[in-house]
Amino acid sequence: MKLHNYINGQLTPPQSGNYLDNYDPAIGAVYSQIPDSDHRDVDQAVQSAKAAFPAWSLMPAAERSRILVRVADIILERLDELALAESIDNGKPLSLAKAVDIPRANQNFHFFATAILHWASEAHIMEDKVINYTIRQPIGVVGCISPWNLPLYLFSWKIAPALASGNCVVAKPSEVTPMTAYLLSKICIDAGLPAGVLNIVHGLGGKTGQAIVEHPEIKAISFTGGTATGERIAAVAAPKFKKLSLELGGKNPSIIFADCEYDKMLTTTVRSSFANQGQICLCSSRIFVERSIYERFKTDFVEKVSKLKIGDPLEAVNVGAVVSKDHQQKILSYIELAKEEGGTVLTGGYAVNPEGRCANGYFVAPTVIEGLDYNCRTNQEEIFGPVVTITPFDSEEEALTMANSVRYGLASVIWTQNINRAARMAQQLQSGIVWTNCWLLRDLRTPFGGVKDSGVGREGGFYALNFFTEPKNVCIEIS
Ligand code: TXE
Repeated sequence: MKLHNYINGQLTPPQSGNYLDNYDPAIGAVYSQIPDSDHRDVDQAVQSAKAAFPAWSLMPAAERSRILVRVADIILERLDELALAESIDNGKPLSLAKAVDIPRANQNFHFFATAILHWASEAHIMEDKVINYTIRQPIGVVGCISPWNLPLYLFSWKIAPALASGNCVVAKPSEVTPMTAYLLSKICIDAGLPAGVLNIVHGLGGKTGQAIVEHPEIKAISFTGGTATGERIAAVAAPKFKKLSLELGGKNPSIIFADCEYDKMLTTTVRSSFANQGQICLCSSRIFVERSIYERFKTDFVEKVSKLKIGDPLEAVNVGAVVSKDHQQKILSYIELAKEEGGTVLTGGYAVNPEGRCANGYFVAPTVIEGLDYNCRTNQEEIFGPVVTITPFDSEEEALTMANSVRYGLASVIWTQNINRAARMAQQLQSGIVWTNCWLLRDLRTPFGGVKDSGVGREGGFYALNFFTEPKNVCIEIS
């Protein structure tokens, strides 16, 4: 099967005529091909976006909203088809794609399509003689580049606010998981999205992605992906004075106190460690446990993790395949590093070859490691797979020191029944999100993003709409 770009409302082949192989990671085989697009395709997409911009940006918000709600509705109507495509493309359990990825893509479109109906700007009056008001205008053509871990979920998280606020978009999904973005092209055609408003260009990061970031007529870039890629994008975009929103890596701590609600903590910690094979930037990968319950936690956690069912993502499993062979190798090499650094593998630690059709797929057993120093490489670098470390602590201060020791600062989790302690910790944790007694509870109105090397800027709610618009101060003196 050959995928196409979506440019000027049409499904179009790449100008080079070249295609790239796309793998099903659960079986370790090529199952489709995607356009190997270059700067010519990106330029064509930019020109069509530019041509569509005046009509789209001037369209009444209610009408723009109606079209985007239609996109949201069709996503839900095609949930089964999209979830199956996501599971095959990414290796994630079909049940997860059905319960989380695709419903969230629907919610992203629905949320931003309706948010613009409630979005207002402020006025500042000076001594009754002068009125300042702020107009928020769309930027024009913006670029959205998304990763492979939550393909349609994150693709729509960027595209929906960009479109809702009146921009036209040139977007690139990850070349590793292009399928649901391709299906979204068809949904946009069926929903009657005007031609050129959204353009989806497939291809490699260093070629297609780079061409988007470099294009002089793309004035803002919203990117989610690895921190190293974020650095490269910032280096290209900064001298061109482009607006940038970067959602990058994480090495998130989960801090468990003895007074926590134990059973809930245990179940949630298994999920926060291994959901989506640990490939969510919000997953906890460093688990710090108060020493008085460390041994109990270790026994119970390892028992639960070792029972997780791993295998064919299309069947009833907890853990599917990781996204690619390269990524599997990266994860396994970190497990080797952990051993070299003195860690003990308590469960997992190896590649899995399930019986049957997935025998050649890319699977890694959920892995728990203990005995590592908090500042060793295993505990400092993002692994982004089903691998967590557990470490005891004796005091709040020690937990904070270890939690804050990394270059990242995306999401932290605290487990305690003591509200004062929870609030104290939340203030001192260096991260953009702090969950207390829960994980991955997401209200789309809240600011989403990281501090330190986890990114620049915030998305979510009006933060995203603000990112995709330029505020203009209009000042009138009344005479
Ligand atoms: O992501 P990349 P990779 C982390 C995770 C993972 C590592 C590398 O640790 O192991 O990053 O993953 C596009 N100009 N995360 O290499 O390259 C690329 O085509 C413009 C965390 O697979 O960052 C894709 O569409 N674009 C993360 C997107 O960037 C470029 C999720 C992300 O790919 C580009 C994924 C360039 N020069 C990985 N190079 C999270 N925060 O959730 C690549 N791209």
